[in-house]
Amino acid sequence: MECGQEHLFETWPAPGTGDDDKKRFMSQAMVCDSGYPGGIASYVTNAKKLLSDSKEGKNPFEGWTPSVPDGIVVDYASDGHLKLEQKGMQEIGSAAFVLVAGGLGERLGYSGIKVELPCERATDSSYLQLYVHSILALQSRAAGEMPAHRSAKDVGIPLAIMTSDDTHAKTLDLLDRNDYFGAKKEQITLIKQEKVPCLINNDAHLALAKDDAYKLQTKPHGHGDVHALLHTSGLLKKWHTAGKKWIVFFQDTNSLVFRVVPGALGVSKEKGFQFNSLCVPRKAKEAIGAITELTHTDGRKMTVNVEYNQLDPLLRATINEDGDVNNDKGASPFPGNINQLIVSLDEYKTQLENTGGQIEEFVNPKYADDTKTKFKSPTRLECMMQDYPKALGADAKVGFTVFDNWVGYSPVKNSPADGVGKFKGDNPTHTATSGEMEVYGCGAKLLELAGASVAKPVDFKANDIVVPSGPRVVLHPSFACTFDELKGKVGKGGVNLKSPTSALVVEGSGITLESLELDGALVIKACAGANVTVKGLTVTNKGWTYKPVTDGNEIDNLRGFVVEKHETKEIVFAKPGNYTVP
Ligand code: UGB
Repeated sequence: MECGQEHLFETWPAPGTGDDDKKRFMSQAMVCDSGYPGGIASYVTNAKKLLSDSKEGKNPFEGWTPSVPDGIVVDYASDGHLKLEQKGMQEIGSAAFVLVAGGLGERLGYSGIKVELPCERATDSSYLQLYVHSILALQSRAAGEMPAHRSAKDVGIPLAIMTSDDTHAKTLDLLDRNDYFGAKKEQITLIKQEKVPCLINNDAHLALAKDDAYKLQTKPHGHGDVHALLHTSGLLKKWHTAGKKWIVFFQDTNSLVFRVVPGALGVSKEKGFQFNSLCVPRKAKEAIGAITELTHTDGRKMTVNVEYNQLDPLLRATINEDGDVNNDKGASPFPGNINQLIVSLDEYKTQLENTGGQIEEFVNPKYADDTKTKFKSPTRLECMMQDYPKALGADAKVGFTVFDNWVGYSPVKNSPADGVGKFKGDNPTHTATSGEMEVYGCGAKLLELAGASVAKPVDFKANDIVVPSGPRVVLHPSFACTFDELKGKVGKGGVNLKSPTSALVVEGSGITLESLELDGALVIKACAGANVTVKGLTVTNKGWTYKPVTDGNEIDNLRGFVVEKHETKEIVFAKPGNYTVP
């Protein structure tokens, strides 16, 4: 009542009637209250302010002028990159990982959780499996590199997954069904974000559910919740006590992220960055945030993410009346933020102790008319995890690291129908179709950079989009965690993937591909402790066909094809030892 929410109780009958419903209402309100720093009272106060600013059309960037910032651009596989990877791998045992996976993935239109989707159909590994296996592979390298006085168990690399009511039970079930993908149960912690109440007007009146007068309407508050949750869950303190120094944040679908983490961590260490955003070159108007340097009329400067829907109006109002357009190299001059963030734990902990993890919020109401007094539907406050540096002082070392798209960024966010629109506009489609082909494309390019001959990609059409499709190469995280490691496992000039339809799956840290001629499908796996040298192996078989479909199951339809495995040469070493193939 003190927060001006009398309307919620107007229809309540006299005491003694409907008490169960009233208690149900209050228990939900209490969950919302405890899930927001400062409770519902703060939420309402913050909402009134932001709604008033929005009504007045106040520009959140008032007084700030954007310019293109300086960052570290990494030439993947160069000597400089290898040195960064080496530096990063010295730090990796001191890292903790955080996956934000509370989003509904509405744009993709998948009925399940995104992390259970296969990132490719050659092995059918889900995103979550890939992430956990990547962390376990990094952990094994870190254990090997630890000074003798520390045992391998000291370097358990923890993973926290932020879930929401929409994803929590399914994420837990996925982990349970798969025995935590080989991780220790205590290594993975789920932290659940609560939704925030919806608002019906500029007085920040809370909305009731359409069909239930004893239920608040709620919506997700955004991935920025992750900071407060790491603080309130006690995880941050626990990691600090365990000697962790870095936290790496990543999103629910990016099959390539672990390819660039070691190098980017090397950059964080070398430059002393307390906040490092991983970036890729961005096409103008692409739906990824843009890293921008902002200079205020009063002289303040900050390097921050400007979200994709804000960049164009900001540029038009300041430095470029054409807005967000490509330069003569066909790219936006502002690098694209892929929301893989590396923070230095010491400074992060201190900052969160001061702020409680609260992140700058925004509101985006859709007004019913020009009076801006009514909304088309209830709105809510939101926050984004990449906005964390906005609250840091001017002396904070905030930077970013740019990698090429092919090795760092392959999200699956859009439905097939939206993908067609993006494709026609000559934009990356970010669909399940492109996501799968990008896994293979990255694997093939890595082999090529390491000295293999790889057949050139051809066009592949599925779900009415055309994507480049070369040999289907899946390099399991256990095979190599860095390019530095990979290049020592591929014989220069000895490996030849002869046709764009060839398929190669490699799993196991002890495998070396010295010489191989492949025209077909080969799967080679070696358990821990099995050292396998592939030397003079020729594989020719019927291989696999990627067949376009539109009438498959939900997952097939998202990517628009199925894989028909006609013939596969499978070589598996399940016992430790030294082997040569053939
Ligand atoms: N997420 C949550 O965990 N909780 C939430 O409440 C909401 C989301 P989207 P979008 O890299 O491509 C982001 O919806 O709008 C998780 C950046 O803001 O996919 O595409 C969710 O599960 C943008 O700057 O985000 O935009 C998912 O893992 C750019 O980096 C993640 O948060 C862009 O991603 C992102 O959610 C991109």
